Amino acid sequence: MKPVVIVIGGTDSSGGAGLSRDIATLTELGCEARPVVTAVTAQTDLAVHAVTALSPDHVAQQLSSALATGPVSAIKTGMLHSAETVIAVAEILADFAATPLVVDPVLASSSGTPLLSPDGVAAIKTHLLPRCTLVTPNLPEARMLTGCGQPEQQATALLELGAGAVLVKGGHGKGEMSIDRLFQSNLPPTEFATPRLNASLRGTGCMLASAMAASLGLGHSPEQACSMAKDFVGHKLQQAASEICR
Ligand code: PXL
Repeated sequence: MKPVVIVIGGTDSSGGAGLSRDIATLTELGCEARPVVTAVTAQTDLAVHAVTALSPDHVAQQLSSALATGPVSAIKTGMLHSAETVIAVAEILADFAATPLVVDPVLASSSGTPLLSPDGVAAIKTHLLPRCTLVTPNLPEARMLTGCGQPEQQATALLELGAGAVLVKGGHGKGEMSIDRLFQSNLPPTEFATPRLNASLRGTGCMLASAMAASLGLGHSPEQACSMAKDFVGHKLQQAASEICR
């Protein structure tokens, strides 16, 4: 039987990010995805034109049904839209504490439109991070979640909130190398450095978090999961960069 990963997030009509990216990633990695839709977005690569959220109650029903369908090896969250939806999801996941949970704290679209309300950000900190196996903020998200400017301080703050591990992604940084740093309590940080490529590919955060959920679901360590997921996304970025050159 294929490993099953539940992906909780929004749809993106441009196909660049969100649930369709999650499902494509998991399918490519040999997993089965069970999608739970929090919101439907009308967007292009350049702008979000409309967002319609499903009710938190409906999201809860989808998640309960996904969990009732059969065993699940991991769960991943992306766009959660509101505090009410964050809380509805967290309440259900409390009964599945042994299942690895990857939280991709999606705060805004690639084009800059907020995809989570301000009280949703607070709810992620209070209700979801204490339960998660891994949280995968990029630098702006880590800053928004913690108020801190440096990855070390950001990670310390997120670990203190109860996250099992923190991957601070360096994609929004500067320099020739893009450095992602994995932090876990009482362990030295692990760095994953890859050359910064001249490729703009949307949905890389969704891909990375989904690939990590697939790997954690197989019982791999956070280091192994990061390494595999970084290779997976690196390969996709290289493909995108070579298409730009053509
Ligand atoms: O890449 C983050 C993301 C996640 N989910 C949805 C999105 C985006 C970015 O645009 O639209 C639905």
